[in-house]
Amino acid sequence: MQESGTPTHSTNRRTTAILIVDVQQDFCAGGALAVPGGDQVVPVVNPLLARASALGLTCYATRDWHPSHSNHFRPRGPWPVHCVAGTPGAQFHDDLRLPTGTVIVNKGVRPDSNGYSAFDPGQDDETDLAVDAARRSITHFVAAGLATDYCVRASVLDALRRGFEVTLLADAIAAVDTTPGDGQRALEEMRAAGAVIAAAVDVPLG
Ligand code: VGL
Repeated sequence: MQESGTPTHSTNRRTTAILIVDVQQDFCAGGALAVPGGDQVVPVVNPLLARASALGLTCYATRDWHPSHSNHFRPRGPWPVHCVAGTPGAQFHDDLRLPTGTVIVNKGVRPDSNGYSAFDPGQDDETDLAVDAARRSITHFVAAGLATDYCVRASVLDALRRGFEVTLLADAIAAVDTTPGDGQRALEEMRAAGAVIAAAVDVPLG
């Protein structure tokens, strides 16, 4: 019997994982679809990854992993060719320090998929974020990466829709801002949908 006044942790314990979205060469300076300020998320995310790793938390890193011919690319889609599977542009940023054991999530692997969301169906269960997160009883994602108005937005909204809690690190994201204000609007949309907005330095990882 629990004494009255003693908090019951066992029933609503949350299990946190880190979700780093698309910190890839093509979205950073000199890349095929460089996001303004994209590189600047790297030094913010690295200490977070180190903290998470020390705590034994699961870290996920998504990557756009497109076929060379994709409806996502011009002339059918809106974007220049970027993050083609296996090419240098699809590699994670050179300075990104992903802890050993980071789970890589490929997305946009089918020619008919934009792959904006980290929950884009993977090739198999091994690479499916929803399946993997369920297996590990993850309930909460701490999310950061690129780009605020596309893949971060889609991933965070999808996670919330699926019942995960999400903390979004406002100092570790950057927007394409095709239309000025897109990033800010996406941030507001994610907040309105239930994301908690925080800064990487002091985000609680418990
Ligand atoms: C992204 C535009 C096109 C992203 C991907 O990672 O946010 N943005 N493809």
